[in-house]
Amino acid sequence: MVEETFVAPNPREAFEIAKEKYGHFSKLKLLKAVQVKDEAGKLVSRITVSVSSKDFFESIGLDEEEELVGEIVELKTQIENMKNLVSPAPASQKYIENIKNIMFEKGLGKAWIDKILKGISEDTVLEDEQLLLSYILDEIDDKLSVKAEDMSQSKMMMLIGSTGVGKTTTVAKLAARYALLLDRPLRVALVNLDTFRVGAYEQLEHYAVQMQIEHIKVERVEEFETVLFELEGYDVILIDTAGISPYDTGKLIKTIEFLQSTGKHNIETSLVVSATAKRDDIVDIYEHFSFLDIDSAILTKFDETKKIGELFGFLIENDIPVSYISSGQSVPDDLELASKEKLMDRFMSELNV
Ligand SMILES: Nc1nc2c(ncn2[C@@H]2O[C@H](COP(=O)(O)OP(=O)(O)O)[C@@H](O)[C@H]2O)c(=O)[nH]1
Ligand SMILES: [Mg+2]
Repeated sequence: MVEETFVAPNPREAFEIAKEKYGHFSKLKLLKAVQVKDEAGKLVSRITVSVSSKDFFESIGLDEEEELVGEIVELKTQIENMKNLVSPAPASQKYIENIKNIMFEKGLGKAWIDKILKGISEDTVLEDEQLLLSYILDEIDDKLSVKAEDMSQSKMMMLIGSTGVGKTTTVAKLAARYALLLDRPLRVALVNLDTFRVGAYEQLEHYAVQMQIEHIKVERVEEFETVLFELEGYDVILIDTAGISPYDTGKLIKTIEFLQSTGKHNIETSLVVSATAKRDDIVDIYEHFSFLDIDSAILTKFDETKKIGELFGFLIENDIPVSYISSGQSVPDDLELASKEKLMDRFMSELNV
């Protein structure tokens, strides 16, 4: 038997080519069908079939006398196959280890990398380091998601996260963006649940006064109803919260339960995470807030670090879309919509490959 490979944009077309060449499909035995990238980086289908050496040589126009050559070729194929069975190509093992290490060092979880690699273990992508790397980057690009800004309906946005990550600053930036910078200015109100910490209310009040935006302090869950009633008619209600402490969490849970019980409020919860955070800390924070449905992540302090791999790994492994990116302290300038290009560019510039 001789093995032959056919490549086409999809498996069906690849079969068609094979069928055309051999006249009848019953002469072929399908050995493998994989998706690979061609030189231009486009996904193509590659099928490998085996045919009798007689059919093979007929198909390339050799007559029977030349069949001896065919037998030699067949023997060679068998020897190659046996070699592959004994040990996979050592070069590909080296590439795989190399890429695994690069990705792991950059912050992606081992289990996640293994899962991705497992999906392609039968593939010749593994035989080429560049192809393998681009395959993995493609996979990351695929898993990474961005949440588009949609202000078409009125909503409440609550920012949660640890103390000092930039929640209050981001609330001020978002308020300025929605109230002053959009094509259609929105009616924005601020609600402050961070009432325990000294100076927390004043910090946001400073911006609220500047922008002439309503800013209401809520100290007890029971007050929320009155506050929401007062804020009826606003397009966006931004809710600033305290960082994490058992006290605040209890209060936050009650507040959320209350808001949900009212049924009529569309609340979006954004986890604010600093790009400088270490993976273990991010996981802790995420677990701490796991009682909430987190709609998106807002990434802050992008200006303070070049290394975002750990945060990146966390986001793709937990399927959390990114909504905004903050790259400085200035209100409202240092806030932008998240984009996959920007995030991938930053991650790839870290890879140095
Ligand atoms: N470099 C930098 N600093 C930021 C950014 N966002 C917020 N900050 C600063 O981080 C500190 C804490 O911010 P704050 O909004 O009070 O955090 P909160 O405790 O989560 O409300 C302040 O000094 C902010 O100016 C950012 O994107 N980059
Ligand atoms: Mg704050």
